[in-house]
Amino acid sequence: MAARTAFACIRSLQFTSRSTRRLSLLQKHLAAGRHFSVEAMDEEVIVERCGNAAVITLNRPKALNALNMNMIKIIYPQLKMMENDPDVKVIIMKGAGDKAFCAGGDIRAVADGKKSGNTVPSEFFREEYKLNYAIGTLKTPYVALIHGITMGGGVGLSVHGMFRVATGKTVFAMPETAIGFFPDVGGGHFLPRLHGRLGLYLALTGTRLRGRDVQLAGVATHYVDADKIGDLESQLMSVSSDNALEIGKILDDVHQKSSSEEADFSLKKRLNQINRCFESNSLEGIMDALHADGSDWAKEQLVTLNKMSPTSMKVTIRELEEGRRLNLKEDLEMEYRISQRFMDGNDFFEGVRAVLVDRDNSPKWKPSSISAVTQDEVGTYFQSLGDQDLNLQ
Ligand code: QUE
Repeated sequence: MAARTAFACIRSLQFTSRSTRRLSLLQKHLAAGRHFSVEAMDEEVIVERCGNAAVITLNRPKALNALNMNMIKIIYPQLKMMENDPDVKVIIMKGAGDKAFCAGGDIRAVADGKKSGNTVPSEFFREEYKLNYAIGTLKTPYVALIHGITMGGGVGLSVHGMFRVATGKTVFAMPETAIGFFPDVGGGHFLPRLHGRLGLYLALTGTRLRGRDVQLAGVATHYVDADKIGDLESQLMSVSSDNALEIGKILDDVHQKSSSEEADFSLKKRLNQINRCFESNSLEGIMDALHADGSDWAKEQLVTLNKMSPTSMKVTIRELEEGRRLNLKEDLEMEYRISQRFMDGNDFFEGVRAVLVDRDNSPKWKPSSISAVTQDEVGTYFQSLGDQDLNLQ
């Protein structure tokens, strides 16, 4: 049975500046006697109560549901209300459409904001990490349906939650070293906790994991066939308690019924090689090990690493090294310092320009060579911001 027919979902209206604008637009059109479609009122986030579940849908499918400030400001208070509502037994986070759960943060708006001197760059990361922490500490069971592209900011909306469900269409990546940034949204916490050196490898190279690999790597807790998602949602909407075991059982059951083809971790044959080549905590050490390995795979990794921001890579190594020992709160507070330090540098703006704005994919990193990024310079990304520090609670 399809989820939509099983439960009449009750949609809560979000009165943001955008919806107010749309509402007045709608009123104008109605006054002019024109026909108006329901889609015209669509919001960037849809919040619904469906049976015993609360469902949050990221609703910017044309932008691959990339997370912007408006969305964060809607989601955070809604999550807190859901958590305190005894009728909400489970919270579901999903993306609209078939392409993406969430392709990242609206990093372009952040870069534009810095150039025009507004407070978006300091506020965006503060609010985003606050939301990541809220998800990581929710009392109510939380299920992120990471169907489609799940990168950067989208990873932060899922990986810290109790349950993450991948499908055959899931594409996971932390690609930030390509835009002169670093794997944030709690990357420093979850990446060093994956098998061996897998997290550091994913963080430095931005390698994408697909389908089952996303679950086998430990990023997702479950894998279900895409055509079983509707049925899974229906079952979650009719849970009788907020007991994580009951929800876990539903997920385990659908997971077990999903195709076991290609069940082998496709990275499995590479894990030893990854662990060997990415063992060092210095970028020079990693590159030396890849040269020494000499395989086609190792050569490909060197080509990839040579395109990334040297500053991003060195800061990322240190971030994961520190983050291994930190809880999520401490890690996000550290990442906020790093994010703000990147706002004072060159590479983030140059990376956004080259990858997202001009799309020439030829960023001019400063410094451009790996040897020119000193450990002293890396250390400045971890310094206190004084009264500007993020203090999560
Ligand atoms: C590396 C990245 C990001 C990226 C591409 C990269 C990133 C990010 C986006 C993105 C995608 C779709 C959007 C959007 C941003 O792309 O972090 O606004 O609509 O957010 O190669 O790190």
